[in-house]
Amino acid sequence: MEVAGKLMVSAFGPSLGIKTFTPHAKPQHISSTMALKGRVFHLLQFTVSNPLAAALLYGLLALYAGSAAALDFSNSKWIWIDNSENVPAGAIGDFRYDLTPPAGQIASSAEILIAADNNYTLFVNGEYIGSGNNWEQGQAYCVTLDPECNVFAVEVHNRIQSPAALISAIQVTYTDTTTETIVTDSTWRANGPTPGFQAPGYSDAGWLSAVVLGNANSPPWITPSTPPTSGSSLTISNSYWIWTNEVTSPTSNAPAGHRAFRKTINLPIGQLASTGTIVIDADNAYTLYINGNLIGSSGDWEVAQRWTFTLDSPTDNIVIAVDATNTIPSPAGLIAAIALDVESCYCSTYDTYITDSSWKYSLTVPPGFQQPFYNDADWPNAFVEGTYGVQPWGTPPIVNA
Ligand SMILES: [Ca+2]
Ligand SMILES: [Ca+2]
Repeated sequence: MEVAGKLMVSAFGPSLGIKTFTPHAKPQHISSTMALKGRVFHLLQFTVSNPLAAALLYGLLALYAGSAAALDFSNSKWIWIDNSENVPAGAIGDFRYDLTPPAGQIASSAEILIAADNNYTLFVNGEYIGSGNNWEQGQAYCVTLDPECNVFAVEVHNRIQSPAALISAIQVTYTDTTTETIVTDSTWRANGPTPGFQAPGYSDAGWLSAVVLGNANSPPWITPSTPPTSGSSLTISNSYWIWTNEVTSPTSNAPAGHRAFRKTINLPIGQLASTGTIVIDADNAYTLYINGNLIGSSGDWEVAQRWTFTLDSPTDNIVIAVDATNTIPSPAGLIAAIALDVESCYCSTYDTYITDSSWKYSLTVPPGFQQPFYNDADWPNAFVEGTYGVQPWGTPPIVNA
C-alpha cells in the first residue's frame, strides 16, 4: 500500500506539470501552480491496496487532470478603469495586455475566454476578433499569435448607469506545446476611450493599472458561464438584433422589402473549418447561405432555427449571407449566432460569432451576393437594434431545423 502511494506521487507530482490529456488539444503544460498544488493535494488523499488499483487510479487521475485543464474564469478578476460602482451610461473603458513570452518561447496560438458588463469588442494585434453583450455568458475565441509581440485589447461599453467591468482568461500556447494562462487582473493596463488603442504599436505607457473589483463570483456579478462546447447548445442569447440604417430602434418601422446581409469570417492562419452550427431568426423571413450554399429559410420570427452545415472542403474563409425580408412596413430584424468547428488548432472550443455591427448590409439584394468572392467592401455596417430579449421580439425559442 505504501509503495503504491509513493509510486503515484512520484509518477504524478512531476508528470502532472508536464502533460495533460484534452481530447481536442495537443499535450500541454499546466502552468498554474495553484491548480497543480490542488491536484497533488487531491492525489495524496488516495490510498490504494494493490498495483492494479494504482494503475486504475492513474488513468482516472489523468482524465481528471485533463478535464480540469479546460479554460475557465475561476482565477480571473473583474476589472475596470477605476473603482466606481456607479459608472455612467455609455461610459467606455479601454484595456490592453502586452504578452511577452518567456525567454526562448515562441507564441503559437491563444484560446480567449471573455465576458464584460456590458458590451465588449475584442482585438488581438489590432485585428477585430469579436464582440459580446452579456456578462453572464462567456464567449471563446481561438486566435493565432505572432511569434514574439502580441497585444490583447478590449473596449468595454457600459449600457446604463450601473457597475461596469471586464473579465477574461487567455491560454497562450507556445510552439513547444507548453501553455501559459493570463487572467484579467491589475497587470492589465486601463484607460478611458482611446482611438487606436488596439494597434500593436500604440504605447500605453501613460495608462494606469486596471482596478480589480473582485473575483469572478464577487457581487454584483456571478461567474460567467463558459460557452457551448457543441453546436447543440449554441444559442442567440448573446447576439444582437441588427438591421439597416432604415431603423433607429427595435420598435421603429422599416420599409417592406428584401435586404442583404453578409458576415465574412477569416480564420487566423493555420486554422480551417468545414462544419459548424448556426442559430438564426429574422423578422419577418430569411433565406440563409453559407459560402454560396443554400442552407435554409423561414418566415416565422417567433421561432429561431438551428442549422448544422458542412462545407465542400475545409476553408479559412466563411461567408454567412442572408436575404432578409420585412413583409410590411413594421419592425424588422436579423439575429444569429455561428459556431465553427475549427481544425488544426491548439484550442479545444468552438469559435463563436454573433450578429453585431461587424455585419454588412445592402438595401438591395444583388445577384451573387451569397458567393464568398462577392465584394461587399462598400456595404455599410449593420445598425444594432438591441440584444436578444428586447421588445418587440422577446425571447424566441430555438428549434432544430
Ligand atoms: Ca453595467
Ligand atoms: Ca416585420
